[in-house]
Amino acid sequence: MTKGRRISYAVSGACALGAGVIAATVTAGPENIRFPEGYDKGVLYAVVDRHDIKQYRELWSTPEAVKAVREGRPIPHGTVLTLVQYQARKDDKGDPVRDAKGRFVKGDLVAYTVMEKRKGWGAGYPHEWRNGEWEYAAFTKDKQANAKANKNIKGCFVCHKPHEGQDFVISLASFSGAAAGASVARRTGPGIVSIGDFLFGPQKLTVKAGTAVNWTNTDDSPHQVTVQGQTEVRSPVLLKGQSTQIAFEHVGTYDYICGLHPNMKGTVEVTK
Ligand code: HEC
Ligand SMILES: [Cu+2]
Repeated sequence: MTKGRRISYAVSGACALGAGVIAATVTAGPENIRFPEGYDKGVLYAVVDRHDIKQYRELWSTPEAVKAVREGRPIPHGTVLTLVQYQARKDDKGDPVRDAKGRFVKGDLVAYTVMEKRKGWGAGYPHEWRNGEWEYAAFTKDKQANAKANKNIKGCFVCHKPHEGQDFVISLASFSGAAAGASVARRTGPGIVSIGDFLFGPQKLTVKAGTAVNWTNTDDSPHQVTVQGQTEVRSPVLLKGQSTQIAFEHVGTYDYICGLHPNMKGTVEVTK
């Protein structure tokens, strides 16, 4: 008995020491993030209808972070952003049900993804995928570390990396309520693509060489036109109502995706 007790003493002593060492060097990895218990006492700064994957998503922040961004200050250390994924509730045909405002209705909880920013974090990552001082982690609906998703944690960094100019927070515009607002009309015409309900319309556009194609985002969610090929061309992130133009000089078939939602696909066919 005494022996057992002595061992457990020694172990807890070593643990305390170990924790001190880890805090000083900070090993990079999703294990740094604990499940953000009480996230829903913070600020619900956006609700995103993901038409592409039929999900209803809630985006939660801390009041301090929202205040800082609204005042034009950097996102403070200690900020935790929690994205909660729910199924969109569906009708008999499997289509998402809409509420009176045309928005999705919250269904079953699916999972959580979390970003957390702390001083000195991220130093252990290679430059190509480091996202400042952010760590990423995925949790199951039971609030447990999602081992499968965390194994490919690099995927989080890669997708958020192009948003370095807004401290890697893709939904940053929603912090100031800038993304909400009046609806934007869908335009049609030669060389014009409207983005709505997470679809490019028309999905396939044919233009003559030398034409500048214009994309306008009519969704509450941001999108980003990303033309694939040997040299990838990425438009700026388009908020609701914003447009971008890309000129096509050479005959060919150009496939493009949304840089934020890679399962959104479109094609520009350029003829003589
Ligand atoms: C395919 C690109 C992509 C990948 C991969 C990705 N995200 Fe995101 N993330 C987004 C987009 C787009 C948003 C904006 C909200 C939305 O559309 O759901 C977002 C938003 C977030 C937010 C809310 C704050 C913000 O940046 O807007 C968190 C937290 C988040 N992601 C965590 C993660 C974690 C953790 C992972 C990895 C497990 C991950 N993301 C992987 C595209 C991605
Ligand atoms: Cu998109």
